[in-house]
Amino acid sequence: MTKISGSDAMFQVLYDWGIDHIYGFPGGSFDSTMNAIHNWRDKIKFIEVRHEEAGALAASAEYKISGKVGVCFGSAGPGAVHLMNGLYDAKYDKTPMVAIVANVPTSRQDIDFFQAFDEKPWFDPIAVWNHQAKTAESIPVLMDEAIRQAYQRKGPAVLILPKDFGWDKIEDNFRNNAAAHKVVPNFPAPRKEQVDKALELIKNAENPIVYFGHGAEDASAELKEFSDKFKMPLVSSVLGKGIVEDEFPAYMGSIGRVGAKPSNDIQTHADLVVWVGNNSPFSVFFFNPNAKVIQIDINSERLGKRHAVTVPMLADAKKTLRALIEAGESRPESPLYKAALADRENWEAWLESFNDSDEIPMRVEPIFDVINKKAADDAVFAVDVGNVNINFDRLMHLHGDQKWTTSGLYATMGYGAPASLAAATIYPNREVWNLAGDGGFAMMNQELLTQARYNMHVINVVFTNETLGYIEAEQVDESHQPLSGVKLPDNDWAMSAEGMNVKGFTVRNKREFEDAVTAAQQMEGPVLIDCKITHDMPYSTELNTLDDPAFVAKYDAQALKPFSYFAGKYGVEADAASGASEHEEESAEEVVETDTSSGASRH
Ligand SMILES: Cc1cc2nc3c(=O)[nH]c(=O)nc-3n(C[C@H](O)[C@H](O)[C@H](O)COP(=O)(O)OP(=O)(O)OC[C@H]3O[C@@H](n4cnc5c(N)ncnc54)[C@H](O)[C@@H]3O)c2cc1C
Ligand SMILES: Cc1ncc(C[n+]2csc(CCOP(=O)(O)OP(=O)(O)O)c2C)c(N)n1
Ligand SMILES: [Mg+2]
Repeated sequence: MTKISGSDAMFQVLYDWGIDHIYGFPGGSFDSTMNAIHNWRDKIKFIEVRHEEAGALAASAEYKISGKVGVCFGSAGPGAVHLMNGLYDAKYDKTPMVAIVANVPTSRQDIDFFQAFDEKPWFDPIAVWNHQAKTAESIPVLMDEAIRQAYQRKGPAVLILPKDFGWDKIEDNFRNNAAAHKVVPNFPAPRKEQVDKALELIKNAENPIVYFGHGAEDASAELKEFSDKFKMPLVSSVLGKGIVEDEFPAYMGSIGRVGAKPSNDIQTHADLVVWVGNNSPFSVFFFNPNAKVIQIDINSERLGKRHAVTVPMLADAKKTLRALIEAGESRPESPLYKAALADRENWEAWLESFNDSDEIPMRVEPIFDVINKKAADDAVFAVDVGNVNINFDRLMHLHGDQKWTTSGLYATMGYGAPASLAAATIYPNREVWNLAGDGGFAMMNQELLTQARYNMHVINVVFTNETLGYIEAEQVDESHQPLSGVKLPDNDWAMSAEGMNVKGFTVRNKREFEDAVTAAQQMEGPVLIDCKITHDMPYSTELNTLDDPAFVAKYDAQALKPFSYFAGKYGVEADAASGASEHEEESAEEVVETDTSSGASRH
């Protein structure tokens, strides 16, 4: 029988699983596996990131963008610790990924050796599966198991690999059955009696709405048909954005601080919420507590977790919506439906009115107007964490085959650049955008070096407002405290980029931005566009006090109408069966307290 090293045997398993690249950064404790990386270089590409965290975040982003498990590694000690943030991102967003963590040789463990520490307990709270190889022979079997567990349990699997086992020769006799592994979802259909109960509620509701999330990602057509047939406005979680194209007239956008005004306006007026594949942590603050809820989710732990549920449906979003569409009777437009559509028109017109603004420093609307018009129909957007989440959510009109990703529940700054590495690696022929604030970009800017080294076609857009804006807005609007620790210096990011072999542009108006994007699209490789933008914060959909002249003046919101205007016009009764106003009256003080805190700080 042929002999093979433990690490080479591990790479054979990766290869059999169709993994053709791996992110990481070497260290002495990983020499044996770096040797295997060299041996496998024609089949498995090594993407050498400049920080292990970037490799781990890229591996996490990989599944979010492509549905395929990503693999990263770090060396013992500091390399292992640097992986943590990416693994937490995967844990929070229920994302399969595999991390190979080097350990010092077995004979050097537990004796106060260089870079050695007891690694396994560090990863226990994070990983869905976490084991250290105890023999060289076990390495290929363990890697096969790690990949299976990551897929099945939807999270990071960790294989800790002592250096000596990676060198040891073992029999080359392990062959896995990766080809037999099915990742095609096969979720349950709803039970008939639950469908009947749900339809009864839909029939009798006055102002029903749909609230969908990431779990409805395969149900785009059904959501639109459902909304059309039952005349329900659609609202979503932030991770639901992109499932229904933004142009769909009955889609009001996401709810919460990040979301749009119309979706936030209508939520408390609904007397029935059809809650589809959505587990947003902030949703405990949304909706009328008296509203009835039909909740569709494949995970029983989620049913009733965020709101009392009238009809729980432990079933697949697509199948359930289809069953309801087929068995249900059409409904006429409700007052809330009409008011919502008119509210949305007003909101969109207001946003668009700034598209050609020539204010200096520039507003963000002109930037997104250019991106909307010029980005490729199959562009992939890696979105960092901060105000960029708000601006992307409200201003980006996703269409065609465009994809996007962010750090959803874990919400780590510095996600954009690593996620762009993943996007550019998986889709080398697509246009990739990294959209980041100046604070978030600074955290992972060294990955420009990686983009340049592998000639990745990434357009990095840095929104320089010289502040940690998302937190500044909280300090001003919620806690009413003096600004503390949020100011950032203005950097010349274009010059920094040039120093890292990335073409850099600095732009101060729409024309300059448009020209920079045109140039970027004609070039190969990465580009950075530093946009010097306003210090003004995005419209606060949480305060949303359009009856306050100071609020209106602050956001230039003279053309925006409060929801009460549309409610009055279309007869959304304040004291309708929803009990919306009842709730407001009963707990007015309490509502004021909680509603002024942000989605983020509400936790
Ligand atoms: C700075 C920042 C601010 C944020 N602010 C907001 C905010 O204001 N509002 C907001 O909504 N989010 C916000 N987020 C995102 C938020 O933290 C969560 O990541 C997000 O709300 C989760 O969305 P989700 O529930 O749709 O997705 P997930 O957490 O992925 O949940 C999906 C649900 O669908 C279920 N599911 C999966 N497959 C199916 C299927 N086939 N059929 C039925 N069910 C299925 C799952 O079991 C799960 O319950 C913010 C993020 C950042 C970075
Ligand atoms: C690693 C990490 N540290 C801190 C935070 C808290 N946080 C969320 S958004 C934000 C500010 C983002 O600033 P910037 O990137 O400049 O974007 P802006 O909001 O100014 O557009 C901070 C500090 C976080 N989410 N992640
Ligand atoms: Mg900033």
